[in-house]
Amino acid sequence: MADINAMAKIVDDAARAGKAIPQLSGKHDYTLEEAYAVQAAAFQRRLARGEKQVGMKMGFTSRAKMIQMGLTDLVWGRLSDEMLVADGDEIDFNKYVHPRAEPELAFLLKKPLEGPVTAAEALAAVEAVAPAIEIIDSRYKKFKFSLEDVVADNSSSSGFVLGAWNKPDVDISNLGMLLEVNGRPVQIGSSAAILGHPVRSLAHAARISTQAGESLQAGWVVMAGGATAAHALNPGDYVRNMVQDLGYTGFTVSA
Ligand code: OOG
Ligand code: MG
Repeated sequence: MADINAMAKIVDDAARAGKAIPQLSGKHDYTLEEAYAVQAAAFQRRLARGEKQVGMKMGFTSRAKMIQMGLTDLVWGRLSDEMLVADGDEIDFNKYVHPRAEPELAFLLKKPLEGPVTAAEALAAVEAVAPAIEIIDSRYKKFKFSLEDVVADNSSSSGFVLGAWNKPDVDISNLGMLLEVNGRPVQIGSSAAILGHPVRSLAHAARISTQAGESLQAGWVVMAGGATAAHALNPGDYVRNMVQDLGYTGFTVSA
């Protein structure tokens, strides 16, 4: 039997300290279901410290991300209020292990969303959409992990940055997305890379979270997943994601 709480403490401590750990799968034999239990228990530790859940993130929703990390199953993770980085803010590089940025889109829900739902039903629950950046930071050495390991580690979630909210009447099926670092393009893609249409990611989020007994809530943010490979951050970087028709969002990394 996997020791869920012991593993939850290991990933939670590593995230708090910004210190890399060996992959849990090296020492523990655990299933994907147990990995999600570890994630839930680790997130519970955050809630016990006063953090609030404000949403959910989807991962491996694009081919580019699957190829970069060598995994092909969708994953999800939980977002807390403490992970939100205000638009234009600076993050402290020392608090991370080896942070990377991903150009994403975020959905804001105006009503609860329980799966299974169609893409059209998912869209009907959307209050607004925003250009977004996810800051991922695997707690595992060299950013290498098995499916179970990354799930236990809250699917590498670490921070998220949101641009201005747009009314959801914009057609988001195929918007150009440009991730820039210090004014230089580092990743270029399209929102269509996210499961063919990012709203499909939201529909998956509804289905998966309901299966897990934790349906999406009104007011929650859902991150659709990186449209391109993630880009490694360095001290002093200024990072910006521009999404066609939606605007942009960015942050800086401490020098
Ligand atoms: C896992 C998280 C993947 C995405 O947007 O695909 C993810 C990782 O690559 O470390 O957030
Ligand atoms: Mg992501």
